[in-house]
Amino acid sequence: MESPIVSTPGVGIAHLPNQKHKIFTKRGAHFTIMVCGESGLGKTTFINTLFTTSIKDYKNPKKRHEKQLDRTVEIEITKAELEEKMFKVNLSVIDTPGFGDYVNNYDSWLPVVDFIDEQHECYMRQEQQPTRSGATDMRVHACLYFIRPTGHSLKPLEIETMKRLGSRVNLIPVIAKADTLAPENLAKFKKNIMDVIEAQNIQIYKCPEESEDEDATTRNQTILSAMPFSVIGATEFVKTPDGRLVRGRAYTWGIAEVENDVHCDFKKLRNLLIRSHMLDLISTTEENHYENYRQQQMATRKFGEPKVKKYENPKHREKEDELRKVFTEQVRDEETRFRQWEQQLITERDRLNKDLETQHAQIKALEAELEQVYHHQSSRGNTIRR
Ligand SMILES: Nc1nc2c(ncn2[C@@H]2O[C@H](COP(=O)(O)OP(=O)(O)OP(=O)(O)O)[C@@H](O)[C@H]2O)c(=O)[nH]1
Ligand SMILES: [Mg+2]
Repeated sequence: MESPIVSTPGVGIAHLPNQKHKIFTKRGAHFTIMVCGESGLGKTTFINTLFTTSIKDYKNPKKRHEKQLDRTVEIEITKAELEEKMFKVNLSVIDTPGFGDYVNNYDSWLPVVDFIDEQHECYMRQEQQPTRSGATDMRVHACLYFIRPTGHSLKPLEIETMKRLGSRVNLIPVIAKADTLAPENLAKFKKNIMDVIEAQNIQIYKCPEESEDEDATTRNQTILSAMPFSVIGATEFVKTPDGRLVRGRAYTWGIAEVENDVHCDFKKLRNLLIRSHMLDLISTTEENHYENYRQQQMATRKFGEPKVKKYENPKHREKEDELRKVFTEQVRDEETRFRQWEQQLITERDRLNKDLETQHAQIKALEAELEQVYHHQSSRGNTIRR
């Protein structure tokens, strides 16, 4: 599903390093962000927040992006156009259904992983074509993984999922609903998560620390030390006690502000994504993740050969199991019906055979009787024609 495209000046992409800026100015960049994680963690809300805080000055207010806040049930793509000083970015944001809705959650990350692979596959196939102009590119440049704000650590499902994602995409871990954790717990939680990420060898996106200018280096260090980014999602404006109108969530104890660095890392994350590190995310996707995919595929299959489908959607599997059960029951019923019918036929055949035997015996008896009559007649000298 795709939402209408909105044109948007003023996001700050002109701050990009000059040289790269020029390359992308020519052809315009495609940039794709994906959100994933367990159900109900605020992924869709985050996308709405990102759009309402980043994409201003809508030409047509009716085209304003606002997604329904229901449980997301399928992969949804929203597109927007960011533009600033001749620099154009075609932004796609991919919302995915939350994990944890199925009877068996073990493989619930498969549809997301498969979507990412599919985009690489699609791009690779287009690259293999003789004419490559107009190639569509939906390779995911940044995948935000929403972590449940338990305050403890990562769960096995989260570890497993993040491992799979980190090896194929720039994975950015995000702590969901930061307003539900006290600041001291949040800091401890962040540390626990980073410890597990290291211990489990989970690959996450790390921006380069050193840069040409000092400011950029400091900025990169700030970004790195904030990981995993904590976020608060809210599209509504609320009034703070000191009279400011801010995007946030109102509580009896106060306001949790989206764009306040003390409350969460939303601004840092947004800056990283659509300002300071957009190009790094694009080039690392191209050079590392896409290249990995391409080489893996080249090693396991011949040029132009279709990919082996290994993907299994848990939702489909549940449906398949259900259908199989119904089918098995139907077959069993049919079999019982068939056996009964077969039994009836056997009984009927036996009955007919018996009848036949009786009739046969009767004929035999009649024949014997007839024989006797001939015998009797001939012994008396009479000839009877048979
Ligand atoms: N406290 C708090 N609640 C939030 C935040 N973000 C979203 N919510 C609420 O959490 C609920 C679920 O939000 P969604 O955005 O639908 O969650 P989702 O991750 O898209 O869920 P699925 O589509 O089922 O995967 C909604 O009631 C939101 O208002 C947040 O930062 N803090
Ligand atoms: Mg959703």
